[in-house]
Amino acid sequence: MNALASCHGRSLNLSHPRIMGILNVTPDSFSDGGRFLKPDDALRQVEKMLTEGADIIDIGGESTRPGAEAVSVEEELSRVIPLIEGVRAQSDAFISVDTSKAVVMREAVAAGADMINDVRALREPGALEMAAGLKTPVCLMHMHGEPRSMQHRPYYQDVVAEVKAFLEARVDACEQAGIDRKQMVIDPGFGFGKTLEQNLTLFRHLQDFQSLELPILVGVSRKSMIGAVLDIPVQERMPASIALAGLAIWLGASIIRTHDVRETADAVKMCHAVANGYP
Ligand code: PT1
Repeated sequence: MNALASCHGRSLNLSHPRIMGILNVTPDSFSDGGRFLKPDDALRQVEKMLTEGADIIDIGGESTRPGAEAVSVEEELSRVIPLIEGVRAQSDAFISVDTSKAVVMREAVAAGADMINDVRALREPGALEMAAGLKTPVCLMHMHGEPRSMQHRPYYQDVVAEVKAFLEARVDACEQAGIDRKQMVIDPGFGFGKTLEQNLTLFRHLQDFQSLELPILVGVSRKSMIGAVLDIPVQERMPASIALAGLAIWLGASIIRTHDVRETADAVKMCHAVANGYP
């Protein structure tokens, strides 16, 4: 009940909120670009995040921050696969692979990844069929446009209704393809083709997404919506990121995607205790 079950026999109980620690293996990630390109540095960072309380390690080889360029399958595979193998060799952590490419999904899961985190919600060629065949959990995220151009005048009549309708349609498509609802997570996609006002509106109405009756993932760590409100650079955005993580828990989120695992885990635990009682 209420647990994601990976094809490798690992499971992630979501009866309380979980922390997804971010590991970007991209030269141009918006906040820690290039820091974890060397395998040893990356593995040490994973070890640190697990010690600090990460429940999931999200490994991505494509930067999807605003303005980012596409990356080839070969490049993405070479960034992500050795790292998944490395993490798997040293731990039993629940690993998610942040990718939209069917081939990367297949190779990542073969290397030991437990979950597919797709910012394009399985809309790339072959991705839906691949994810269904792999029989492992998927996170379906809303994005308006493509990273390179998504922040160029994003427009919605009703951002909450449209993001919700998009996610409902993707959940339906996944069910049609044979993916079990119990294996799905949804994500409104903060910062993905949304203005500041649209991001704030979406966050304010996060509870509305509970009607889909699926776990909600929120990723706002260090994003420009924080920079826009506070006028501070990316390396100073941790406190505000943690405040948003707490709010997200209050509004019903089940998974928080973050760069700052220890601090976020404390905030999430405390807010969950207030919202739902302890233990
Ligand atoms: C996310 C997410 C992700 N975010 C999921 N996966 C990124 N499920 C990568 C900015 O506005 O929210 N959910 N994978 C990172 N992408 C961005 C987008 C980074 C916007 C920064 C911004 O600063």
